[in-house]
Amino acid sequence: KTALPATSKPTVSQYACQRRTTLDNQNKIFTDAFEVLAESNEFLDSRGQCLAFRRAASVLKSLQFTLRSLDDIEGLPCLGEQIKSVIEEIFEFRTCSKVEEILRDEKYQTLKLFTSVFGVGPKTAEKWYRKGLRTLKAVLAEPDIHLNKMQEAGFLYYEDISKSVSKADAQAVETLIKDTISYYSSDTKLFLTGGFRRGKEHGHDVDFILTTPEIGKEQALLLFLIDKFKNLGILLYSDFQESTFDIQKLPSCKFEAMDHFPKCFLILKLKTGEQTAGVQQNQNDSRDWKAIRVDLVAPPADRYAFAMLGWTGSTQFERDLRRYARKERRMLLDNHALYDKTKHAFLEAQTEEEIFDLLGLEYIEPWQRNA
Ligand code: TTP
Ligand code: MN
Ligand code: MN
Ligand code: MN
Repeated sequence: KTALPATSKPTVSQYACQRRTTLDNQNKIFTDAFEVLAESNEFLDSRGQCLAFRRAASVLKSLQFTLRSLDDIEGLPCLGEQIKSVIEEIFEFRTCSKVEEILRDEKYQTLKLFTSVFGVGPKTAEKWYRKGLRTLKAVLAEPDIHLNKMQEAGFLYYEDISKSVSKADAQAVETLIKDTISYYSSDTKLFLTGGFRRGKEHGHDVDFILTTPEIGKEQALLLFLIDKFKNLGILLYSDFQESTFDIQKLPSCKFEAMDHFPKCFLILKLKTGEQTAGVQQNQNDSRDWKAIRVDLVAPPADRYAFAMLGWTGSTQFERDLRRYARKERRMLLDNHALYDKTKHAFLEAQTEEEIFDLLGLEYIEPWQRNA
């Protein structure tokens, strides 16, 4: 055996898609601080700053040891001077004064509260804050605020959907959908994706991909499901978005949350088998169900691998997959396709493994994508 020189450390890639990031975060004290700094910059609409903090957090999440001194961060990517000084402060005081200041800030607290409502983004939250509103009650009492359908549902089911969804809940939803799609066709396939596929114990929603072996047959699937849920009396909210998928179109080079497959954002009534206090005005009635956020997407079977890779996340992992494809391979990747700009051709893939292969990347398992 030849001993490695004492100074040699494994190099850490600047791309999350070249790192294995499990849920076992050894640097939570640092990454929690960076997440707060990122979110506060998101509220300030400073996208660059926000991304810098998210990238730093993501790098630290991938480490298999806890940072002990500044020597430990030597050679690590994405940790500039500003980030270093935060880490240094945490070494010394176990906390960062800027983070403490943000957490105490009334505006930050209020925007965080408002954006915790389904359908409310930073822009709307900011608008309400500027009107002088500080609580959810105050928003609901304000006469000249018009809530859209999504926000209305967000407020109505706030108690339930602001709490996290457990793995058991996710499995119950999976069973429910499986039973329901069997009425559509016996060969409809259902796959859990999103955070639960990455092995998370809790999530803010449950994400599924549905598809049929016969291409085109998946198109009517979601509307069929929505209709069934309605008839079963378990559809509390539904936002269905039709397919805008165009096979000729080049993959969009930027990471966007939206893709072009038919999809729906739902709130379903899930039977829990235990009694819970009622929702809103019916506080006194007990109920044996709770509201759960469910996202469904139905790509055609030949796009399944791209959709699965795109919906599994994490968001940071997806961003870096696309950035890596573009910068290192001259390829465009999104939830629908992979395009090679050198060959001027689309590259087909049936599995996630094949996509990693085409990108020249080692395969990263879903539970290693918690970047
Ligand atoms: P989320 O469900 O928002 O996040 P998550 O499952 O990782 O975490 P949580 O436990 O909080 O639910 O999104 C999952 C992935 O889906 C994410 O990588 C982005 C992707 N996505 C799209 O690709 N297109 C879309 O239209 C939406 C809404 C999400
Ligand atoms: Mn999710
Ligand atoms: Mn989330
Ligand atoms: Mn989701």
